[in-house]
Amino acid sequence: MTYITKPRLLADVQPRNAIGFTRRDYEGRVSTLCAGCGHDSISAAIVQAAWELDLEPHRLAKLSGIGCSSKTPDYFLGASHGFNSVHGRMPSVATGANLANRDLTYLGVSGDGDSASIGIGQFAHAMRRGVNLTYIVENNGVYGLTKGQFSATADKGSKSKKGVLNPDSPIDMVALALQLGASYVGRSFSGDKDQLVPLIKGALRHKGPAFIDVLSPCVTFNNHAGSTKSYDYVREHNEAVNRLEVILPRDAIEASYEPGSLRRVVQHDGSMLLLRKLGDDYDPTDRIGAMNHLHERAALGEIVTGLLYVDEGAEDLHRHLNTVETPLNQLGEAELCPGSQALDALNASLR
Ligand SMILES: Cc1ncc(C[n+]2csc(CCOP(=O)(O)OP(=O)(O)O)c2C)c(N)n1
Ligand code: SF4
Ligand SMILES: [Mg+2]
Repeated sequence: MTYITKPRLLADVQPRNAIGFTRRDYEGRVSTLCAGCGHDSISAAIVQAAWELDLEPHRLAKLSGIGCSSKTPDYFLGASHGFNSVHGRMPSVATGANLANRDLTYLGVSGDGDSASIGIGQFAHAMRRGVNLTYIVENNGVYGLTKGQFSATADKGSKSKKGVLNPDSPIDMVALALQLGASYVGRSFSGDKDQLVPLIKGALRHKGPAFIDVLSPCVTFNNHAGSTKSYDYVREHNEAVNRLEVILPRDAIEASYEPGSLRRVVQHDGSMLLLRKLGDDYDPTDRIGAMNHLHERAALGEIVTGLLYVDEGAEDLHRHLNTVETPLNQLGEAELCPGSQALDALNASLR
């Protein structure tokens, strides 16, 4: 971690959002990642998304595991709550935090090693249980922090920097998230800010487990010919199914679209997702269709990106557990301890 703070020289002349903050107010410390690392572009997209959504920084909690990707929360949202957990354990920490205080917006940032290897069990259970968080995997196909070993998302036959071919089948995190019940699923590329920023905005406004796999080239260990996670390879094989625009309840709808090419999805909080179709008949509300599309296109060597699936009527963990609306960490003794008479009555009813 770095402890260099950024100067505020130009901060006061930057544009402000509806709650009076500049983009600088959503940034963090100076990044120590390698120059050109895709992860830094994702941090910039998170800053932009939070600024555009007018999120109050103190109402957001960012969580991560271990890896170059998991270091990034130090580089954005410097005024938000943060928890850098153990390798692969971000989802359980996020689940606990979310149960204790349902009123914050949760953002989990992880790597392909952190989530598809050591943390795959944790990832799976957070998705299937419906934890209300935005879960971003910064996917470079390697363990960047430990010097470039293949991760579980590396494609079979892809080549390491030293020329070794990967013999193992890859795990597709998007396919897994769809299968496990995530209610907002997207894939993007760190080099495509126009696609990534609205995808993150939609996820942050989504109620339920929102998963985004972001291909994020590791310029130091996985950006050579023969890699399927390099800038060149992803640019050449990127196949977007749609383009997204997020309209908040207070905004006028000004987007101009060809008739028939627009799909509107209203989220739980009233925000509207405007999806411009790029593919033929892609339906982002059809989970099985999304899974089929993903596999069909992967067989053709294409990397499908965009908002791949969204469930308009999604329920989250709190709904599953039927918890009270008041955050549990704000309940007083009277609510938490109903007294011995109530306990006696409960015990009697079970005899
Ligand atoms: C319990 C444990 N096992 C192994 C490690 C070593 N380790 C640190 S980061 C990492 C992998 C990081 O890969 P990824 O999540 O893909 O992040 P990247 O650096 O590529 O962004 C590993 C294996 C560790 N820190 N803790
Ligand atoms: S080693 Fe790779 S993942 Fe880590 S900071 Fe450098 S370029 Fe990024
Ligand atoms: Mg990685």
